[in-house]
Amino acid sequence: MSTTGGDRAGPLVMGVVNVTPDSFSDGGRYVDPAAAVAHGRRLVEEGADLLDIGGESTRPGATRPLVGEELDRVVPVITELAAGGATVSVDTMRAEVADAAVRAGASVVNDVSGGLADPAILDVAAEHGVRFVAMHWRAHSAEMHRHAAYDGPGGVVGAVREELAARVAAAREAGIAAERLVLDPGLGFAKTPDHNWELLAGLGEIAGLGHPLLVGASRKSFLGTLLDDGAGPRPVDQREYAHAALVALLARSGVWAVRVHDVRATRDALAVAARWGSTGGPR
Ligand code: PMM
Repeated sequence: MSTTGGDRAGPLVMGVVNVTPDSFSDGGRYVDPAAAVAHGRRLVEEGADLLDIGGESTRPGATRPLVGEELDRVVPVITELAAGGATVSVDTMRAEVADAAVRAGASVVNDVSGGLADPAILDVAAEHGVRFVAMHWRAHSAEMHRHAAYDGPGGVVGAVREELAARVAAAREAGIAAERLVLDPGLGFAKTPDHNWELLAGLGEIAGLGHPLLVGASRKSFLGTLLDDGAGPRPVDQREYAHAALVALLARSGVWAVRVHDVRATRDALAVAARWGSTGGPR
């Protein structure tokens, strides 16, 4: 087991099911509960180890749903997928939603705000004894771009590490067991493309906090920017090859899990990385 909590078989694959009308990556496709459940089942068949069900879009500039709307979106989908045997994570910043989701069968609470948006979510995770993913976050989507400044001596990696350490302290204080805590650098959340690449290169420093890492790069705009050939950023639905290449590079870094939309492409990338690793690499 490496410092980041993954193992030689590579990271777990967390498949994304956004039950939202407006997510940047797949908005509107799975807002119907039956379509979301069918999508989740398909991701499991393709090799997802766990499913991340979210009812709030975090796309830049997004407006937040009402709590009732978020509950209506995620609870029926979680209930059905968990009953069918899937390991389910709920992607929410709200304590009330996390609580209902765990009661419906979720065993992971994935909070993109790491407990900052609604601190009571930490108590919910502690009380239920579920795994808690604390992502690095500075502000809600509508205003996060204004917070993408990391001017301290440690740059973006130092700041993210320090701010995640504060989230670890808050989570531990609320009673979340150290072994149930997962950290995430929060690619794209109050980050420029360069910040994201620096964070990917600096994952080892963040792993130094002693918790497993989750990385969510799938379809994000820094990949679109990378692939801009002069005609503008590559559209969201044409970033998968780049993402698969990134997953292959991440595979042997020891990250605990990758959060992805295309499970099949991710599994293929991980198969290549595992086979390559088993040869001992180039001679
Ligand atoms: N990214 C999104 C949503 N939830 N959760 C974690 N832990 N890490 C992420 O990077 C992350 C997340 C935004 O992407 P989406 O709209 O495609 O779900």
